[in-house]
Amino acid sequence: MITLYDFGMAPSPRRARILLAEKGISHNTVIVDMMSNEQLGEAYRAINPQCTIPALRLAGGEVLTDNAAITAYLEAHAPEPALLGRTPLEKAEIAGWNARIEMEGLMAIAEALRNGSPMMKNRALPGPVDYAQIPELAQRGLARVHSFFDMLNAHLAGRDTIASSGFSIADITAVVTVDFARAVRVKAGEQHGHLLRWRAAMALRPSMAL
Ligand SMILES: N[C@@H](CCC(=O)N[C@@H](CS)C(=O)NCC(=O)O)C(=O)O
Repeated sequence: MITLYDFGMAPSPRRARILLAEKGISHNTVIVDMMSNEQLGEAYRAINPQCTIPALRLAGGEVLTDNAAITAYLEAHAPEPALLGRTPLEKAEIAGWNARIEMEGLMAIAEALRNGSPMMKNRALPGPVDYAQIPELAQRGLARVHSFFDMLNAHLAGRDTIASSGFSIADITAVVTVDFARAVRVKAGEQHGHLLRWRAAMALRPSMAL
């Protein structure tokens, strides 16, 4: 049995949780309590020296320490349903959108939250090294989050999924990102009708309740 190192409120482990559910792969869960900084403690550091969540321990004991590795492994290990595309062009489109949603959406929210929240003082970046907050980055991050919502809404006009070939890892990353924006008090408004329609359709998938 595989084990997911997880924490309910955090967006990155949610991506792995949804992916495992979509692949129909059952797993054990170990909660790493980020509220008490357990990810920085010695026990978890021995599992993932990057001190980030998620990590996935495979049945053979190997540990995958980020979503990129977890996604690559699970798609190869359990090819159906294909979530990274089937043809070369589908794979390219999905990889491109997944990276873009990470960079322009998830990282923008992290930039705003981690540089602005008093609770994240000296934790402006995840990982074992402490970095001071830069307040200007919190402002810039917030502006980027708003641009991201507008961009994603425009992209979803006339579409049911992020990529043309249907539901993919890019939709998982986008749902997690859009939901996590609440942490910086951003949510889709009436000007984001396409995004709201897509999000409502995504809610019909049981995995999205995880
Ligand atoms: N690239 C990593 C990023 C993981 C990440 O940043 N996780 C956050 C939780 S969402 C974390 O572990 N934060 C630890 C901290 O803030 O100290 C992945 O997606 O797997």
